[in-house]
Amino acid sequence: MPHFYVTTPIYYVNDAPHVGHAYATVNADAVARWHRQIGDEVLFLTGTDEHGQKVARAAEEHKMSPQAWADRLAPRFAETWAALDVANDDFIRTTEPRHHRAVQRFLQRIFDNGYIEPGSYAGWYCVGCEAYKDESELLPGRVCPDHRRPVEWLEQENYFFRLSAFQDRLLEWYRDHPHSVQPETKRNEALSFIKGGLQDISITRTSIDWGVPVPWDPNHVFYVWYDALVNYLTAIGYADGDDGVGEWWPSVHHLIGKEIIRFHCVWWPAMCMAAGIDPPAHVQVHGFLLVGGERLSKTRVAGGGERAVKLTEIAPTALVDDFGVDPIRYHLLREVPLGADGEFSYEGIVSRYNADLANNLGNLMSRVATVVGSKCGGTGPAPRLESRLAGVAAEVVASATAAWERFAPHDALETTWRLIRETNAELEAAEPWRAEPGPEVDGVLGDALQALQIVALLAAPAMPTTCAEVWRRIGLTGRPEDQRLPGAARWGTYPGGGAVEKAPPLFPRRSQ
Ligand code: ME8
Repeated sequence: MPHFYVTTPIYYVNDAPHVGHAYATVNADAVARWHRQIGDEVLFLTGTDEHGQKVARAAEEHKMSPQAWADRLAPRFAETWAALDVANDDFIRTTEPRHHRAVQRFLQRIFDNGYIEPGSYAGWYCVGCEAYKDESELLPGRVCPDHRRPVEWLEQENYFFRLSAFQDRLLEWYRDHPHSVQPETKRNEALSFIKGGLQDISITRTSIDWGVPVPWDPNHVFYVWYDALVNYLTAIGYADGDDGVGEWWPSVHHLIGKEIIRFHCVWWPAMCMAAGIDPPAHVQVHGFLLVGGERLSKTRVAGGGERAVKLTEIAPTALVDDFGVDPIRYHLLREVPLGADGEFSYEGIVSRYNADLANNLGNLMSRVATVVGSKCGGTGPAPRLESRLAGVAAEVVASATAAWERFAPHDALETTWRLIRETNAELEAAEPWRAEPGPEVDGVLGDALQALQIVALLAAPAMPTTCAEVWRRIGLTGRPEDQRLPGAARWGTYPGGGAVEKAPPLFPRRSQ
């Protein structure tokens, strides 16, 4: 059975989860769900990044110990993912003993291999990024462009990872693995970091003690990024198993935001090489959700009200309370293609909800159920094997499959909605609600029911609850997510003969 290992970034617990985190996590979840449906053995990992200065300072501001603070914040992430129906297989916290053991083993290996040595470094440090910044990257007033806060001068005597030794090996690796970073523009960004020259990196700290202790020098803790990246190995048993880490490595898929390309596409593969394991096979980079054109801008967005809100202040759970879980999942997957930046707004959610969910999918479901009720005695007829929609469905299944495979939920849903639109159009042309009951009406409705069955299968990774409800209403047993694709989505599999249920609208229309 093919193995499919997908990860999200592990999120800092300096603050509560926001809609940007939800974007990454729901996209990874939908892709993982798709892979379960095609029969892969899936491991979907997310979690929290709990060490480092940023978290230590947040704890201090709240007059709590870092551990107590992390213990308070980590469950907020887990609860948010549960509210968004995210089915992660594991949730890693970097304060767990299994992770400490993995970090120590991994970095000890790199030390033993001669790629870690003592040294000193001084430079401008952004606590938000938890990274040194080159003067040339900063905005006037030495402000970090990502965090809009001044950087701090930091001088350190400690251990360095010899990243500079990996320039040629990284370039060679990227030459031999041309598709390992997607999209292509992000791969080029990684390559230009590497070609620009690599400096050794200070990877331990004595200035704080909130971190994983360095096994060969316990006065130091590891720098938070060097601890965090290892989480991807911790979860597959690196701490306790053999270094080959079994079937899950290196065929892993890391979904990350574009601001952490350097860590995942330069540092991380070099660290893996230094520890004697293969670099990750695939990094899928996504862009930012923006509010009023900026990642952190103050503007009007949530609740349609006047309150100024930053993107980082929008709680995913508040959106779920307002719209329901599946509409929010659908929006996060459909609105902004993975790889691009895109606007996130309350108005945008309402208009996509009305157009795609209320008017298209919801309308198809209710008109089919109504007409089966009035013209077919409530029993779903079987589809016609010769039907224009059969051809459309075959194309849609093929292109949705390809889109899910290439981490493009946005395209997968867009193409799935083509089948909904074309089915609605067929119904409008045939007008079965005006016709006399008989084989013609049965055929039209059988085709529409078959199309709904296929839509429920293809959209289940995005909207599991809604698709299970469509499945039930069209008289099928079980759940769409338990059917095996592609076989279950073949035209002609809708059996007919089941009770089709007329029920309240799936998605009542919303006003702005
Ligand atoms: O960087 N739009 O954690 P983090 C879309 N702990 N996605 C966004 C976003 C936005 N406006 N803002 C954040 C860290 N994200 C490290 C990662 S991994 C070993 C360590 C998402 O809490 C996006 O996926 O700052 C981004 O990469 C991630 O949250 C950063 O979360």
